[in-house]
Amino acid sequence: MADRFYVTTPIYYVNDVPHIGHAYTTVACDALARYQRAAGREVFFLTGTDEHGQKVEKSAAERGERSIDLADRVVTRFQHLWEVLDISLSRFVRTTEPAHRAAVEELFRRVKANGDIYLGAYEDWYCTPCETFWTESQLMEGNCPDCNRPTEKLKEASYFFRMSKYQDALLAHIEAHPEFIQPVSRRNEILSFVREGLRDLSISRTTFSWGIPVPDDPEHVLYVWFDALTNYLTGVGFPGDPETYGRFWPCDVHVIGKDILRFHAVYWPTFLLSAGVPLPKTVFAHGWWTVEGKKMSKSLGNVVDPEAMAEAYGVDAFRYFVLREVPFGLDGDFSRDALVHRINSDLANDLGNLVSRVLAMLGKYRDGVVPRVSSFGHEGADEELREKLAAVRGEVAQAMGELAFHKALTAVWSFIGLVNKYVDTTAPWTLAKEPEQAGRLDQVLYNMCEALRCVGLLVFPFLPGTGTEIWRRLGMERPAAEGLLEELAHWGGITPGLQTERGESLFPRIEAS
Ligand code: ME8
Repeated sequence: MADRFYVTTPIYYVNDVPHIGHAYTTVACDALARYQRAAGREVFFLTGTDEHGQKVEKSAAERGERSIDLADRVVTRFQHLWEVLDISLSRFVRTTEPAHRAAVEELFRRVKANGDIYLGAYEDWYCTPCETFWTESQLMEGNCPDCNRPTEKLKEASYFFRMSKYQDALLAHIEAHPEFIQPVSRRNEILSFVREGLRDLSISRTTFSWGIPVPDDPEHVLYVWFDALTNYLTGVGFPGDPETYGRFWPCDVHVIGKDILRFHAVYWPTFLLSAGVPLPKTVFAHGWWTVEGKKMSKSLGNVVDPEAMAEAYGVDAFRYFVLREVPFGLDGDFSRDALVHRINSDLANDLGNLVSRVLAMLGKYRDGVVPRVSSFGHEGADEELREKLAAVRGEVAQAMGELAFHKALTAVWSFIGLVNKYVDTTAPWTLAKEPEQAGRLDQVLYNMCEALRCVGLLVFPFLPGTGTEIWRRLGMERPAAEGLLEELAHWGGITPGLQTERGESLFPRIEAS
């Protein structure tokens, strides 16, 4: 298996503030990045912001500020949120950076050198008050879908990209690489779209100026998607840092929402085919969140602020909920009730309770010190625990290979469930009453601590704060972030003699309001 892994989120628009949808994609990528690091790979994890284009120019003008000032302001909101949510980024790319401009210019030059750019005329329906072009199908009874005012047909000079030329090559690639577009329902959508035929794509505009000028013709700015998609190359040093680029490109997975699949699975690969750049290995489109059954929108006032959620319920509780509640790839609904239910059952009851009962018993019977044992025990319950761990390790690896975060978490929680059962069946409180069982008590307490060490490692990619805290309470000599999944291969990784600490409840129950 490759020892490097490159994962990206979309780069988010700066004309909106971050919400649960952005947090979802980014948390999922973070769990994947952390998992891959724990699997021993060198990981590059990229996110960033999409700052050019007519919408940003317009929002800034309405506020009477410069586009770059608006971008600077919103970018800090995203950057702050990623810190709050424990996102382990390698790089945050902004499309207004000089390095990005250089990447876009280089990609454009290569596409042009390949004969795939020509000057033509772009003809569509224009709404003058909104300064926006609309296609015929976007119009609402002939009027602008934004302001409902009449539109007129306008022609504008525009550079075109010969996308039609790549229809067959793209089809052949999708057919030969079943993993290229996931999940399979999305792959089928794209296959039928491409089979219907690709038209050439207008990739420049002259009606606004907030963007990267077309090389050699600064009257035009590049279409915002040509600009934005190139961020995935900029992030790993294209074209100025061939060493990093060579290490991480082609990208392992672009994780996106299903709303922007066509740009990633059709436009982007055809640009790359034209430029002679290898294609990303996978584009994975996840589903859409609604909130309490409704579409999230500013006008409904139901936009979920992830920072407020993390503050109210905890960062790890928020991360756990979004990753566990909905199979990755399907749509989901966010509600406070569902969140509270997950916290109380899975986090407070199952995980929090396990950690506190094990450490409490260790405190009571062995002064909190991990016992020394000569064997890990061969009773049915001991064997079952070790076998379960081996099985769960395999299930998690399989699930993470498919980006099935909910399955990975279900597997981890099946181990947590079994450790809770182990505590019940071995009943240390009974053993403690019989002095001749002191050796067996050492053994079961040791196994419980070892199981907690494994739980800390297993939950870390999803709940980094919790994994870290479990290891800290166990007195582990190094942080959970340095743990490798291969340490799960042998039972007995926790060192006898460590001084543990009971600590507060990890996930206090939340009373229904
Ligand atoms: O599209 N449910 O940026 P954007 C799930 N700049 N995910 C959601 C969501 C929801 N309700 N709402 C947003 C853009 N997302 C472009 C991308 S990439 C080269 C350029 C997530 O700010 C999801 O990942 O509109 C979606 O694809 C992305 O935010 C769109 O973010």
